[in-house]
Amino acid sequence: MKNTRIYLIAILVALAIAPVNGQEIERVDPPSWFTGMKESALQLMVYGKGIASYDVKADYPGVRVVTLVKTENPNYLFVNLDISREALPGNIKLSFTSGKKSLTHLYPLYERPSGKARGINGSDVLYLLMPDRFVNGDPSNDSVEGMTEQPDRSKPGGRHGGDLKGIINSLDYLKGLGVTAIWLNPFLENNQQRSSYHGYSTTDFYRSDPRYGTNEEFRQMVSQAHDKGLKVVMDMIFNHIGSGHWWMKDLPSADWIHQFSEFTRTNYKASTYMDPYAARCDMELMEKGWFDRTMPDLDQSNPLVETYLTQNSLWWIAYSGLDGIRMDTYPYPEPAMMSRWAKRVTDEFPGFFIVGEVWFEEPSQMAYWALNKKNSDGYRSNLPSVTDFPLCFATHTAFTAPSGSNDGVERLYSVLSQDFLYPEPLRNVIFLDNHDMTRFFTETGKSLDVYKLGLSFILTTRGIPQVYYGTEIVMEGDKSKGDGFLREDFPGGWQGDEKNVFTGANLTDEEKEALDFTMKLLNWRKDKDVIHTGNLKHYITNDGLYVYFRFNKKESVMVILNSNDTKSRTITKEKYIESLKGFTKGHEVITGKAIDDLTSFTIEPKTAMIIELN
Ligand SMILES: [Ca+2]
Ligand SMILES: [Ca+2]
Repeated sequence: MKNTRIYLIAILVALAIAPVNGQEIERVDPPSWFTGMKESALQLMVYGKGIASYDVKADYPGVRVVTLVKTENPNYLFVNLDISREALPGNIKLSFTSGKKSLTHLYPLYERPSGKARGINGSDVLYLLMPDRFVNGDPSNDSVEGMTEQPDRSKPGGRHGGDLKGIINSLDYLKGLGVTAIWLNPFLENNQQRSSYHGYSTTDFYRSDPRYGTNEEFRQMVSQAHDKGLKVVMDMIFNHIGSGHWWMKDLPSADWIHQFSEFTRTNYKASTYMDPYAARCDMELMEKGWFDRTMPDLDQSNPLVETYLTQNSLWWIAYSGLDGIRMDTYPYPEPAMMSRWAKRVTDEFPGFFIVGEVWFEEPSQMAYWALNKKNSDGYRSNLPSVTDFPLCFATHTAFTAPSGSNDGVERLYSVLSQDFLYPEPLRNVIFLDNHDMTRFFTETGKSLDVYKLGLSFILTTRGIPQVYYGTEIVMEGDKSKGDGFLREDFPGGWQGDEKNVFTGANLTDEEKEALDFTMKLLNWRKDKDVIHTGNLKHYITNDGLYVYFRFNKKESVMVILNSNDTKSRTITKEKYIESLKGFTKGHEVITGKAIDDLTSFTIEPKTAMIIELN
């Protein structure tokens, strides 16, 4: 019934935007809106030849046109509406008149889905996947008319055919694996000539790339994920668009994007924003320079751009019911605007999760962007979470550096010891790798032992872990070969794949062992409050040995990471008495072995032990 109603509305809207007197409204963004939003203001971007010459009236109870805003381009008209709390769902009749010419547009107003945002916190583990590379659930959409780039699985940078249907088909697998949330790389239309598979060159903010499926399929994906207890995080990019975006053929205004006399690249030096000694020219180039030749840089200091982007994210949340946003390149757009955006989203949807991609080496630089951080320059990001890159980099060297060196597990201790910089370090998203980095397994020398040490750490220390797809079967990926190699097809996702993670067919012993290990740890972690929210206490590292405890009033877990290649180590209760007082025995989570006497026991070289104490 609901689908029929949506279909009928679509027909009515299509009829409404049919040309009248040679005139046409080509687009209205957002394409629909919702009743019951906290802010009554809505700004429509209306696009059509000569549309700026029209006056606009709304004929609908509780809705009025407040003002019209025009730019130097006569093909754009911005209509500021006020949608009062009394307005009910239906189609708002908008009448456009210019002299004797008139147009009508029926604008759908839906009921805002009720319910508070579920939010994402330390009880979750995010599974990051790239839609084009995960599972091809619908081979019929691999090639779609109107989309420039054709599928080519032989190219690492080509389109491989993965899609939203593939994710829907894999929900049971993900639930069984033990992750609790999916962060998918961007799925919005990227109608670019080449390398469009990664999704970071948006060409339409309101349309799923048809090679992934329809908007409705995304909505179904979110709804079915929720039915299985999984949450969904959408990747968004406000810094730039793709050169194939429809705006680029007819820019709303000259200051819609940052323009230069010749191609000008950002200096990628995000630290200039909070560096008290930074030269203004460096800071401006950081913000205004283009991320790449095919990625025009939006000017978010233009209030029309700000409103367009903000409403876009609110629309996707209300439309699909998603649980979180991962915002790409967070420091690259105008920071004041981004701060207002994060506040608006979390004011409208209390508890909604946003993680900003904030890529820095140092915890001090990271903390600048953290929620409630009091910065001396007054900046407040309003971001619920940041990506903990310093901890990620520390994991790369921690388990491979010679024991006793400052790059060993000492790095983990050192990075975490700087948590006083963050008002709430438990909010940080923590990870071993992601789609932009050499995979952890490759980075650390393809050792299953090191892999287990890394996962044991990331799934038991403080924060919200994120696991990159394929990690569970030790997929490899080397950045120096090119980004496409970090994003290879997930085995079993394509018809005819010999190796199949979903059925277990043709997995190597190493892959099976990694999968079992990951599944066991993830599923154990699921209901361990002590890991989700517990306190952390760690002890100074010694010759490659790192010991820490997660504890609360009810439970205590001891984690021992012995990164030493050759030495087994004896753990004595006396040394950790501050944390072991009152406990006599334990249970090791990975092996299932009981530890009957905590007074003294041994840990083998290159091994992790996670011990529930009692
Ligand atoms: Ca497909
Ligand atoms: Ca920028």
